[in-house]
Amino acid sequence: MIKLKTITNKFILSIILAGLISLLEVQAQEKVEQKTKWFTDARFGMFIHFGLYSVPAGVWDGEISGRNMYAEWIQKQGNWPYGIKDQEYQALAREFNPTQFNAEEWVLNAKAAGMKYIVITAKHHDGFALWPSKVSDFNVMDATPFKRDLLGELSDACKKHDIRLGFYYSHWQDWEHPGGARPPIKQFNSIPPQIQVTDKDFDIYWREKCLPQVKELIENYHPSLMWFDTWGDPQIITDKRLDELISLVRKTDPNCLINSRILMRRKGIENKVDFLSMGDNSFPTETIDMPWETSGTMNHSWGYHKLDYHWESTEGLLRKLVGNTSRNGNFQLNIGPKADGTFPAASIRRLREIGAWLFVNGKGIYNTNPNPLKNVDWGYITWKEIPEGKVNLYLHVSDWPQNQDLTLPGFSILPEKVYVLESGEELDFYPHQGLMVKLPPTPVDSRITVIVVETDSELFKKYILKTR
Ligand code: FHN
Repeated sequence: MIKLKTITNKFILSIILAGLISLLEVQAQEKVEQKTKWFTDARFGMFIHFGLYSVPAGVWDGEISGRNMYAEWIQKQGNWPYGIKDQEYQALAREFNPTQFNAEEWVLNAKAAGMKYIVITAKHHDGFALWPSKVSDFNVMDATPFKRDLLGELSDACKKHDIRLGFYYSHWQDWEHPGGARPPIKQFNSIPPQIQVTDKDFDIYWREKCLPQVKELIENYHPSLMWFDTWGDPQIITDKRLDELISLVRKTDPNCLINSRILMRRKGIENKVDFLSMGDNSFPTETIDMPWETSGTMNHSWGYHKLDYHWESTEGLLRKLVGNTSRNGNFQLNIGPKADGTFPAASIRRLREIGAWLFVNGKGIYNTNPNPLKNVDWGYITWKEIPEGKVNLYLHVSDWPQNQDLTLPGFSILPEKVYVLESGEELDFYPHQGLMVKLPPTPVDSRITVIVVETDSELFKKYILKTR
């Protein structure tokens, strides 16, 4: 009898323990979701590549910088394949004086574009700091005639206009510090080959510059996220260093988000960070449950390149924003300011056009959930709950069907109403291969027109989400 009682007690205990563990797991997941909610609600941010490289703007001694036309790589690509002498490049600091830099103007440009956060290159691979760093005097205050805390001014303007601020920090490559990593040889066939630093030298850079500067940035400016940057397979970012950097950020500000490019190719990195950063201009075709973003350029180069005329159309950029949103992702669109601190006119035009589209259609982007149905060939789908127990499904139609019949496969419930978001024009609909909507002969916006399908929330959850 006693034996049976012991077994029963152990069984009851194991049930209670299992319940407790799953409760803790749910609470942990809810905590993560709470911490990243501002990020996933935002959907659209601005990336800014600004620094000494903005001065030559992709051309050195009259020659366009070689290899990949990234202006911010000119130190390694000017005078290709020999590169530029470090001292020659670093002398640019004496010319860096963005007299027309106006932080509020930058922030208002982002805000007008419908962007909710800005991520700026606090320190790119060249090792130059855009703030008055106490760690290294290779910075905007000590080494340039500009002598202003550019990040501090941007931080104040962001706070004033309710825009979140994040920092890009090149923790792996640093071409100023002797111990900083140089471009990996297998991806960079310069002459002579890049000297790969020893682990011992890298450790000096790591402790002397990298960790203290990351701590300095977070303590001084309390960024909402840190955007670290690796690609390839940098073995030198060992698990020990990875965990060291992550715990430094966590300890200094537990709310500061960390991206997966802290060590892009590491297996399981998604369990250590807060959001995934895709490869450059890489746009997934399926939904990813974890918060994620694509960083993309308007033309080719990240830093301002005076000869880069490969500007993407506003429609193309809108498709990227809407496409990522429909798959639970963000779009972090890059601006490369000119050496004087102003945004290129071509960038401003696109920002304003995207902002105008979001002014009308932002409801279908911000605070939305990813497409709950199959991918469709005419555009993209998002949804959100709205007051009075309803759900809005947003149909972002980028390819207007000639016959005006828009099919929504798998949509097995009858909506309460269907209308064009911009005009409010109500549309006929009827059950057919899911739901069929009769569109107007022409779209209100030839790039992307948004149609709203308003339904009962309970029916939507039961028959579309298939949740109770
Ligand atoms: O080498 C950098 C490059 O200059 C730029 O900053 C991009 C932005 O995602 N990241 C690295 C290349 O992937």
